[in-house]
Amino acid sequence: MISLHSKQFLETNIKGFIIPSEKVAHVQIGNSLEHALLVLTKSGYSAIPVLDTKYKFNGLISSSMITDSILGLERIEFELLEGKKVEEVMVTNIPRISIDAKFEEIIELLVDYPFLCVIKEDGYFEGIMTRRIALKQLNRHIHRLNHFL
Ligand code: 2BA
Repeated sequence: MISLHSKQFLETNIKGFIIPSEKVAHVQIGNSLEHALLVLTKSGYSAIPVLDTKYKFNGLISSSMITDSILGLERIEFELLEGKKVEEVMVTNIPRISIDAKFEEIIELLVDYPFLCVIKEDGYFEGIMTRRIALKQLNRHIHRLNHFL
Protein backbone atom coordinates (compact mmCIF):
# COMPACT_ATOMS: atom_id res chain seq x y z
CA MET A 1 0.00 0.00 0.00
CA ILE A 2 2.75 2.43 1.03
CA SER A 3 4.87 1.69 -2.01
CA LEU A 4 1.84 2.17 -4.29
CA HIS A 5 1.27 5.66 -2.82
CA SER A 6 4.96 6.55 -3.15
CA LYS A 7 4.94 5.37 -6.74
CA GLN A 8 1.90 7.54 -7.42
CA PHE A 9 3.67 10.56 -5.91
CA LEU A 10 6.89 10.00 -7.88
CA GLU A 11 4.85 9.67 -11.07
CA THR A 12 2.96 12.93 -10.46
CA ASN A 13 3.46 15.47 -13.22
CA ILE A 14 5.09 18.78 -12.22
CA LYS A 15 2.78 20.87 -14.44
CA GLY A 16 0.57 22.19 -11.64
CA PHE A 17 3.49 23.09 -9.41
CA ILE A 18 5.81 25.32 -11.41
CA ILE A 19 6.29 29.08 -10.97
CA PRO A 20 5.11 30.47 -14.36
CA SER A 21 7.50 32.59 -16.44
CA GLU A 22 5.64 35.85 -15.79
CA LYS A 23 6.36 35.48 -12.05
CA VAL A 24 10.05 34.62 -12.45
CA ALA A 25 12.61 37.42 -12.02
CA HIS A 26 14.95 37.30 -15.02
CA VAL A 27 17.38 39.31 -17.15
CA GLN A 28 17.80 39.44 -20.91
CA ILE A 29 20.70 38.86 -23.26
CA GLY A 30 22.29 42.24 -23.90
CA ASN A 31 21.60 43.55 -20.39
CA SER A 32 24.62 44.95 -18.57
CA LEU A 33 26.01 43.30 -15.45
CA GLU A 34 25.03 46.45 -13.58
CA HIS A 35 21.37 45.85 -14.51
CA ALA A 36 21.62 42.13 -13.62
CA LEU A 37 23.09 42.94 -10.21
CA LEU A 38 20.26 45.39 -9.62
CA VAL A 39 17.60 42.75 -10.48
CA LEU A 40 19.33 40.11 -8.33
CA THR A 41 19.66 42.49 -5.38
CA LYS A 42 16.11 43.85 -5.62
CA SER A 43 14.48 40.41 -6.09
CA GLY A 44 16.51 38.87 -3.28
CA TYR A 45 17.30 35.73 -5.32
CA SER A 46 20.86 34.47 -5.58
CA ALA A 47 20.50 33.21 -9.18
CA ILE A 48 17.97 33.92 -11.96
CA PRO A 49 17.40 32.82 -15.59
CA VAL A 50 18.75 34.69 -18.64
CA LEU A 51 16.29 34.88 -21.56
CA ASP A 52 16.49 36.38 -25.02
CA THR A 53 14.08 39.02 -26.32
CA LYS A 54 11.72 36.26 -27.54
CA TYR A 55 11.63 34.61 -24.09
CA LYS A 56 13.89 31.73 -25.11
CA PHE A 57 16.05 30.35 -22.32
CA ASN A 58 19.80 31.03 -22.59
CA GLY A 59 21.36 30.41 -19.18
CA LEU A 60 21.63 31.40 -15.52
CA ILE A 61 23.36 34.25 -13.76
CA SER A 62 24.15 34.73 -10.07
CA SER A 63 25.56 37.54 -7.93
CA SER A 64 28.73 35.56 -7.28
CA MET A 65 29.32 35.04 -11.03
CA ILE A 66 29.05 38.80 -11.47
CA THR A 67 31.37 39.66 -8.58
CA ASP A 68 33.87 37.07 -9.72
CA SER A 69 33.96 38.56 -13.24
CA ILE A 70 34.96 42.02 -11.93
CA LEU A 71 37.46 40.81 -9.39
CA GLY A 72 40.77 42.57 -9.97
CA LEU A 73 44.09 41.72 -8.34
CA GLU A 74 43.62 44.08 -5.41
CA ARG A 75 40.01 45.22 -5.56
CA ILE A 76 36.56 44.63 -7.03
CA GLU A 77 36.45 46.75 -10.21
CA PHE A 78 32.85 48.00 -9.99
CA GLU A 79 33.40 50.38 -12.91
CA LEU A 80 33.43 47.31 -15.24
CA LEU A 81 29.80 46.45 -14.44
CA GLU A 82 28.33 48.89 -16.96
CA GLY A 83 30.36 47.69 -19.95
CA LYS A 84 30.03 43.91 -19.48
CA LYS A 85 27.01 41.92 -20.69
CA VAL A 86 25.19 39.05 -18.97
CA GLU A 87 26.07 36.61 -21.77
CA GLU A 88 29.76 37.06 -20.94
CA VAL A 89 29.37 35.54 -17.47
CA MET A 90 26.20 33.39 -17.43
CA VAL A 91 26.40 29.59 -17.24
CA THR A 92 24.71 27.45 -19.88
CA ASN A 93 25.61 23.88 -18.92
CA ILE A 94 22.70 23.29 -16.57
CA PRO A 95 19.87 20.74 -16.69
CA ARG A 96 16.62 21.77 -18.38
CA ILE A 97 13.36 19.97 -17.78
CA SER A 98 10.16 19.62 -19.77
CA ILE A 99 6.66 20.38 -18.52
CA ASP A 100 6.00 16.62 -18.80
CA ALA A 101 8.65 15.82 -16.17
CA LYS A 102 7.61 13.82 -13.10
CA PHE A 103 8.59 14.33 -9.45
CA GLU A 104 10.90 11.31 -9.59
CA GLU A 105 13.17 13.03 -12.13
CA ILE A 106 13.15 16.49 -10.60
CA ILE A 107 13.74 15.47 -6.95
CA GLU A 108 17.00 13.84 -7.99
CA LEU A 109 18.11 16.99 -9.87
CA LEU A 110 17.04 19.34 -7.05
CA VAL A 111 19.60 17.70 -4.75
CA ASP A 112 22.25 19.59 -6.72
CA TYR A 113 20.30 22.57 -8.12
CA PRO A 114 18.08 24.95 -6.07
CA PHE A 115 15.74 25.35 -9.06
CA LEU A 116 15.20 23.87 -12.51
CA CYS A 117 14.19 25.72 -15.66
CA VAL A 118 11.19 24.34 -17.52
CA ILE A 119 11.80 24.69 -21.25
CA LYS A 120 9.59 23.91 -24.26
CA GLU A 121 10.94 21.84 -27.17
CA ASP A 122 11.42 25.03 -29.21
CA GLY A 123 13.49 26.59 -26.41
CA TYR A 124 10.83 28.86 -24.93
CA PHE A 125 11.00 29.41 -21.19
CA GLU A 126 7.90 28.20 -19.31
CA GLY A 127 8.91 28.75 -15.70
CA ILE A 128 10.87 27.20 -12.85
CA MET A 129 10.47 24.31 -10.44
CA THR A 130 12.02 25.18 -7.09
CA ARG A 131 13.46 23.04 -4.33
CA ARG A 132 10.98 24.63 -1.89
CA ILE A 133 7.91 23.55 -3.89
CA ALA A 134 9.26 20.03 -4.39
CA LEU A 135 10.08 19.63 -0.68
CA LYS A 136 6.65 20.95 0.29
CA GLN A 137 4.97 18.29 -1.88
CA LEU A 138 7.31 15.57 -0.60
CA ASN A 139 6.53 16.62 2.99
CA ARG A 140 2.77 16.44 2.29
CA HIS A 141 3.23 12.99 0.81
CA ILE A 142 5.24 11.74 3.84
CA HIS A 143 2.56 13.00 6.24
CA ARG A 144 -0.18 11.30 4.23
CA LEU A 145 1.79 8.04 4.42
CA ASN A 146 1.70 8.26 8.24
CA HIS A 147 -2.03 7.52 8.06
CA PHE A 148 -1.23 4.06 6.73
CA LEU A 149 1.23 3.17 9.52
P1 2BA B 1 17.83 31.45 -3.55
O1 2BA B 1 17.67 32.85 -4.04
O2 2BA B 1 19.17 31.05 -3.05
O3 2BA B 1 16.78 31.24 -2.40
C1 2BA B 1 16.85 30.15 -1.49
C2 2BA B 1 15.54 30.04 -0.75
O4 2BA B 1 15.35 31.22 0.04
C3 2BA B 1 14.35 30.01 -1.69
O5 2BA B 1 14.15 28.66 -2.05
C4 2BA B 1 13.23 30.58 -0.84
O6 2BA B 1 12.73 29.59 0.05
C5 2BA B 1 13.96 31.64 -0.02
N1 2BA B 1 13.91 32.94 -0.73
C6 2BA B 1 14.96 33.60 -1.25
N2 2BA B 1 14.58 34.78 -1.78
C7 2BA B 1 13.24 34.88 -1.60
C8 2BA B 1 12.25 35.88 -1.94
N3 2BA B 1 12.55 37.05 -2.57
N4 2BA B 1 10.94 35.63 -1.61
C9 2BA B 1 10.62 34.48 -0.97
N5 2BA B 1 11.52 33.49 -0.63
C10 2BA B 1 12.79 33.70 -0.92
P2 2BA B 1 13.25 28.26 -3.31
O7 2BA B 1 11.92 28.94 -3.24
O8 2BA B 1 13.27 26.77 -3.36
O9 2BA B 1 14.03 28.84 -4.57
C11 2BA B 1 15.19 28.22 -5.05
C12 2BA B 1 15.90 29.15 -6.01
O10 2BA B 1 15.07 29.40 -7.12
C13 2BA B 1 16.22 30.51 -5.41
O11 2BA B 1 17.42 30.41 -4.69
C14 2BA B 1 16.30 31.37 -6.65
O12 2BA B 1 17.58 31.26 -7.27
C15 2BA B 1 15.27 30.72 -7.60
N6 2BA B 1 13.96 31.38 -7.57
C16 2BA B 1 12.90 31.06 -6.77
N7 2BA B 1 11.83 31.83 -7.06
C17 2BA B 1 12.20 32.67 -8.06
C18 2BA B 1 11.53 33.73 -8.79
N8 2BA B 1 10.26 34.07 -8.57
N9 2BA B 1 12.25 34.40 -9.72
C19 2BA B 1 13.56 34.06 -9.99
N10 2BA B 1 14.23 33.07 -9.35
C20 2BA B 1 13.57 32.39 -8.38
